[in-house]
Amino acid sequence: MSTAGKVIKCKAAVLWEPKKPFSIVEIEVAPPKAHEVRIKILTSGICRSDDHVVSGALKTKFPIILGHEAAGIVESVGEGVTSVKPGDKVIPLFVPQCGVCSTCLHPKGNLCKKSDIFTTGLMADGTSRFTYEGKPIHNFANTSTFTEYTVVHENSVAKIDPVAPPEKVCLIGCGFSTGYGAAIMSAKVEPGSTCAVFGLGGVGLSVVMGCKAAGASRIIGVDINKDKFPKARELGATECINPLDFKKPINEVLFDLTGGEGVDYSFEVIGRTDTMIAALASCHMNYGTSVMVGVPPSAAQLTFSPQLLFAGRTWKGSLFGGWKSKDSVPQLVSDFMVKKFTLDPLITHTLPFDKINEGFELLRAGKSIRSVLLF
Ligand code: CND
Ligand code: ZN
Ligand code: ZN
Repeated sequence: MSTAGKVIKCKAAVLWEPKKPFSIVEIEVAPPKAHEVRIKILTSGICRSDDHVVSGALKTKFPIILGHEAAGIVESVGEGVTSVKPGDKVIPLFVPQCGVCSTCLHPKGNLCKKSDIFTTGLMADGTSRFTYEGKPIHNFANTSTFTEYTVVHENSVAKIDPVAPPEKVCLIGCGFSTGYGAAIMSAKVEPGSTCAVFGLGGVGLSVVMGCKAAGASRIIGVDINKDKFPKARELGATECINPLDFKKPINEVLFDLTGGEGVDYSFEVIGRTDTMIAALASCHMNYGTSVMVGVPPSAAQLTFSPQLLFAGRTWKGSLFGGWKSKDSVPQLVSDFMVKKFTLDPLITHTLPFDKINEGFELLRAGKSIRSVLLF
């Protein structure tokens, strides 16, 4: 029996307030309105950005359904939707691409003006499609994937190869694309470069892969958890260092390792202000570029010497790896299918959806790279 046009009751992991576990409850998911798409989620990865909301570092509205790295099947579409149809395999896009705003039209832009990443937590009409006992629940980052069904705007969903394995390609929805793109799209790493990657989680390891694909000759992994080093080496890091092993600040260690030059490209893939400045200070003072990939805490301010930039360094941020999402995600899935890159080493755990709290514990304990939840 078709569910199109009807309210669907399903399980969702609701976060009622920060610093609490998720509760799996039955919610109601309203049918998609005009230009919206209702998706049956098949798989969803756990990214540190979701945990930044749980920890309180990233401020959002509550209650909320988190999750932004998923694959699913279109269940039904609202009026006027043309780019996907029921039955299509899709990836929700936490950075949408409307294709017509000034950013979408700019060749360098990817942060579509229709984006609602960490602001209202509502659909474009100011309401939510999720309710629990009649009360609205906010959505997260244009996607909300820790639920059996979600509703997104048509700008926030891309149709992908129907045979792509959802338990793997969900990582193209965030972790892989964010890291890989930070290296090849945002930094534009050149062959022969020296790179330093601060933070070797799912996103940082994808930066390592991007640096390697771009032909970097030295890729230095930096992490306080040495258990992350073997996988970083497997994916392309030429050396790995632990800041806790040195008395000197890590930027000085990186200058020592590069004959006093500094690295050509550094990437902060943790989400801490001290490491953002350390990464900046690690790159060449004149032509070095540092890319901020880690999500900064909402309340954070930075204090740093302007001398760090004055001599010519470039400091930039990168959201979703700089990709124009709706155009690039189907292509990245095709590239995965023809083995241009691998996702397997990033997936350390697969868990049933109702073990979501266990998945977050693994991340916090530094024991997982990506846990993928199966619905
Ligand atoms: P994950 O937690 O898996 O990795 C972070 C790594 O940093 C871990 O291996 C830690 O051991 C390491 N680390 C922690 N503190 C330090 C420190 N002081 N010095 C060195 N290493 C340290 O996180 P992830 O890979 O899922 O995400 C990484 C960041 O990227 C995080 O801030 C997340 O919110 C962000 C992100 C950004 C975007 C984007 O579009 N820019 C999208 N998704 C996630
Ligand atoms: Zn993410
Ligand atoms: Zn746009």
